[in-house]
Amino acid sequence: MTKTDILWATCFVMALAAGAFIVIGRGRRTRDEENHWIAHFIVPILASLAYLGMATGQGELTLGDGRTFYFARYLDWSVTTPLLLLGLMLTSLKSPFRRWAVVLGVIGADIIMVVTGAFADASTHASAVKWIWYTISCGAFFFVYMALYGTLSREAAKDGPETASVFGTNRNILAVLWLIYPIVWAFGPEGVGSLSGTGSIAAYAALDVLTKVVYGAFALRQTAKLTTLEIAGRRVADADLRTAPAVYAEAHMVVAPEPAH
Ligand code: RET
Repeated sequence: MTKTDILWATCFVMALAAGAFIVIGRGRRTRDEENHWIAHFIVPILASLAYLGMATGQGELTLGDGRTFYFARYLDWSVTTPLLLLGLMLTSLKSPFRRWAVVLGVIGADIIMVVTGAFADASTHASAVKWIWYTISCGAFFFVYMALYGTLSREAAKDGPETASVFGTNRNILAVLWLIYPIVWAFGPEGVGSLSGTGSIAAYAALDVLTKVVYGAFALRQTAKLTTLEIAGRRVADADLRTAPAVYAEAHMVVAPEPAH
């Protein structure tokens, strides 16, 4: 497979995933479930567009040292990584407005991570400045981890054991998968160059499918499970239920009256 084949294939996978997410989202019952779904649904759409740009050669620039700089990748990450983090933060905080400064802080650190990563990539091969940008990006990434394993874990625990367990699982999967990105980067043509251009594109494509599609579908399923428990425990306010009659019936356990004999 050539680089272009991989980019086209990933573009199609992302578009198909967006279609599948529409189907998954049809059953959303509460405000929380809807918020999650919207965050995860936008991700493969944006990725599909970014891969379309890269497959057609419009999402790249040739640098002075002859390397290809895929700027579309960083445009994609600068929006999709905040959305993925928002999904996770919604699991822990429920309403993002409750601790909005934490939400903004995490998203801000994440955007700094992506933008400084782009500057590192665009820096001349083997220059000191490249690794300075890379280190700053890793620092911002560390801040995201601190928030996920500190404040946000404590908030999830306050909501009860089910939320804490779902948040913990999603947080750990996300933390491990995301850690592979800076490793691929460091060994790829952007870094020391021991991984080929095609190898690094294939690695990012596989990671993007895992973090956006597989993790996204899994996180939506986890949210659906939590929502079912919340509805059964009558922990969802009427205003937060979607107006579908079936949802009201489920939440209030409305039983059809026995027919009169
Ligand atoms: C870079 C290089 C500089 C150092 C660090 C990086 C981290 C990137 C990450 C990207 C995650 C992307 C995801 C995309 C899919 O949706 C920019 C590679 C720390 C963590 C999850």
